[in-house]
Amino acid sequence: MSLTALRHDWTLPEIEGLLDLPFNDLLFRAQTAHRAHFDPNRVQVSTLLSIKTGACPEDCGYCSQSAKHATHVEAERLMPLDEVVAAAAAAKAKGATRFCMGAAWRNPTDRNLERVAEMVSAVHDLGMETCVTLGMLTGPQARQLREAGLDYYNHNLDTSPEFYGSVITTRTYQDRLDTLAQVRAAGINVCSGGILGMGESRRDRARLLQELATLPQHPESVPINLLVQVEGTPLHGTAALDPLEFVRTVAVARLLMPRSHVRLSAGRTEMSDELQALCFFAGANSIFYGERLLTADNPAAGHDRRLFERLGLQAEEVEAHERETPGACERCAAG
Ligand code: SAM
Ligand code: DTB
Ligand code: SF4
Repeated sequence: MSLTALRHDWTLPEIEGLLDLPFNDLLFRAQTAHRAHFDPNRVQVSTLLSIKTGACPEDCGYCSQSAKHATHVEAERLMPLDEVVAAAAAAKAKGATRFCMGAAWRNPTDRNLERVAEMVSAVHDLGMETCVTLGMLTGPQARQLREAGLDYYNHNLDTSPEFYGSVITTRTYQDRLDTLAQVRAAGINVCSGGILGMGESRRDRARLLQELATLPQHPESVPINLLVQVEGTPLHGTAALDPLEFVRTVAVARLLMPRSHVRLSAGRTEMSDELQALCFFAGANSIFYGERLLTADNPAAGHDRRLFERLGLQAEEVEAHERETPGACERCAAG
């Protein structure tokens, strides 16, 4: 079977075997797979906005926004529509093609969902791709978002099923898989990945990738976050992950899900330009762009523009036909 064929039956020994390859062999294979499916010099660029910050009832051990941890984050109410649209327009003017809105909820109420649907629709009308991450969703809520013009829903598996319980206790792994299934069934593109550097083992990283790559359909977008260590969270002070291990995980994500965008997500402020360049070589082809993630810092936009110039990378355009709501376009469906 060709290295770059789509598979959904990856076994753990196969994935661990890839993670164990000599670094140069792994990167060569990942770059080869990457080139079979993507222009290697194009990177998708998304901008994040926290539309509702803090006071979250969940206990995710990494998160600055959990009400269970005493962190620097102050709770804020759901942002008014006009402020969201202004932020999206500013992100578009700076070159972002996708606008991702995040809310610190366990799940949205129907009333809040109504307000987010209005935001999605308004950002869609600016000609940007839309993404939201709101916690768990029901089927009807997913369909409502899809009808409002939502392109992507972000909901991460975060880590392996085995390590999960030592990071989060207030919702189960199965809850997450159920939400991903509702999103998929509603015809919304799936954005799902995880966080590295939480003290997990290489086997946990392999199991996370296995869960993602054995979904009935690979997520279109796979964010690989490096833990942003936040004072006051249980994971603050976790031993740092070997940066080359991060690159290896990106490379294996690329090999297992060759047609997905792999996003070099949170944690770039802790990475050198050279490390990020290695991640792009390993097959990462998406980033968050703009000074802020949700509550944490991201590299300055000017720094990223300069990095793109130094590496000869270009921001991916949103083609008109891709801007249609997913499933509405025969060319996309055929591609
Ligand atoms: N509350 C919703 C949820 O958890 O599904 C949406 C927002 S939540 C902040 C989105 C994702 O951001 C989490 O699933 C996690 O993967 C990532 N994230 C949050 N805090 C992080 C941190 N300190 N470092 C790295 N990634 C983080
Ligand atoms: C994802 O995988 N990473 C983004 C996005 N999805 C929503 C969030 C990263 C959050 C980093 C910590 C913070 O800003 O609070
Ligand atoms: Fe809440 Fe999401 Fe943070 Fe978990 S990751 S505490 S669900 S905002």
